[in-house]
Parts: sequence; C-alpha cells; structure tokens
Amino acid sequence: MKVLLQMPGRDVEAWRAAVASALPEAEIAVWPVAPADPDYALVWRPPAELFARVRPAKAIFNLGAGVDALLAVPTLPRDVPVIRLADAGMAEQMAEYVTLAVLRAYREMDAYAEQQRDVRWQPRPRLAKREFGIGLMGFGVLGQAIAAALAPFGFPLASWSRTRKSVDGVTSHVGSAELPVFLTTTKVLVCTLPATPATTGILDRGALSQLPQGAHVVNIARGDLVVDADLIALLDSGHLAGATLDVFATEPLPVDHAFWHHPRVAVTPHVSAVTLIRESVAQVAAGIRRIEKGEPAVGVVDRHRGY
Ligand code: OXD
Repeated sequence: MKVLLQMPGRDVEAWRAAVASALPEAEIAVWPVAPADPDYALVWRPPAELFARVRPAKAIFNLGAGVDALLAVPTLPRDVPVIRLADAGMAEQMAEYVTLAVLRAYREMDAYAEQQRDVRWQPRPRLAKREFGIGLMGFGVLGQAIAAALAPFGFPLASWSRTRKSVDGVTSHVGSAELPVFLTTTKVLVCTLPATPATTGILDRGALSQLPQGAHVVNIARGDLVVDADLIALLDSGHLAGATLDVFATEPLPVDHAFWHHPRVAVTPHVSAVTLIRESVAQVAAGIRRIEKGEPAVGVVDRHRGY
C-alpha cells in the first residue's frame, strides 16, 4: 500500500514515524516526494501542485479538524473520497478552552482584573445562572463534547445546527427560523461551525446584536464566520461584554489588527486544539484498514455541504 504524507511545518518526521508505526506495511512518501498513484494521501492545507501531480486511488485524509482549506484546492480530485478527522483528541482540548472562557465570563474575571489594577476591593453580586445561557453554534462532535464538559456547571445549554439534535439537557434549535430565539437566549455564544459558503459572515451585526446585552462571543471555528468590524462595533458600544477569539480571517492575525489591543478581546493564536499526531494517525490508520477490508469509510466529507 502506498501512502503520501504532506504536512507543512517542522513535525513532518514525527508524522512519518507515527504513520510508519501504525501502518507498518505502508510504503510512505513524504511530499514533495510524490508517487503518481498512491492509494492514500494524508494532507494538511496541501498546495494545488500536489493534486496536479498526484491522484490518490482510494481516499484523501485531512489531517486537521476543518476541511475548508482542502476543499478549496482547485486541483482536488472530485471523485476521491475526502475523509475528515473526527475528534482525534481535539474535542477534549476545545472543551477545556471553552470551559475556561465560559467560567471567566460567568465569574467576571475581567472585571476583577480591572478592579485589581485600580486597587479596588469590591465584591460583585453573583450572576443568576439560569439567565446565563450557553449557546453552542455548531453541534457536531466538537460542540457536543463542549456541552458535556459544561453540563456539570448547570448553565442552560442550547445548540443551533442544520439538523435537529437530541442531546439530554441541551435545547436544540435548527435553521434560520430558530436562530433569533437561540441568539436572544445566549449569554455566551460558542462557535464551532464549519466554514462553508453558508456560514461565511454569519456572525455579523444583525446576528450579534440579537445576543443579550453583556453577552460574550467565543470563536474557535474559523475567522471568516465573524464580521470583525461588526464585532468590534458591538464591543465598543458596550452591547457585547467580551470576545475570546482563537481563529481569524487572516492568520497570523495582522499586527495592526484592532483585536490585538482591544480591551474586551482575548486573542489566542489558533491553539484551542492542536492536532495530536498519535491520536490522528491512529484514526487515519483505522480508516485505512476499514477501506482495505472493503467496509464503508467513515467520516466522508459531503462536498456539497462543505463538511
Ligand atoms: C483546524 C485544525 O481545522 O487546527 O483548525 O485542525
């Protein structure tokens, strides 16, 4: 079996070693070395040149959570299944990140930090939990792991997704008709939506202004989902209390971007979940074994839907 591995950055040798140990029978080529006809390609944000030179026979595995960059590659073969990672250790990391952001917001840690700077001892009244709804926009594997991590704290939990989801303790909202009720009852909006033409700019002034006064936005999905100027305007006007942003339309976030110095914005450099090599390769190897046994592949991306 021939496997082509393409992973930008310095970890490529660790990826190669992990693939070699999980699939000892595989003949592995590491891009830019490229066999013309590998059985499988394991890629992350591949250059267009890759699929111009290489046509994987059986499947293309995306070595990250979001498939938007891969689906945008103009040379991507249309008839080879693209398979995404499901969780692979990312859900736990995202749940940690979001739990931290939610609790920071609920326990008003930014306000206390400001009071500390002013040397001011001033206990604040406890916020009513029942009015502190957490809205999970996007409710796939990642959104559901976040809901499970938040459940013990007792916040009202709601989801918004394309299809109705039935998860205990989480009120499901679906489609544009139910977006307003979802937004108006959400005090912390957590976005894990995939980036597709349907979600680009979905968090614009119209949507964000439906969040209640003092709401927070946590974006760990893709920067393109948010209209930055609209978010900044609503933070500046005081309608929104804060934003925790891990992803940006341009990454690295340009040095002159207003988010860097905004007092109500917390910026992290796309680290809410890093792709874990061992977990990801184990999942890819299990996927390859299924295909080799003639079983249906799992996690195949719907090209039309975009995730
Ligand atoms: C992503 C990733 O898709 O880092 O953002 O895996």
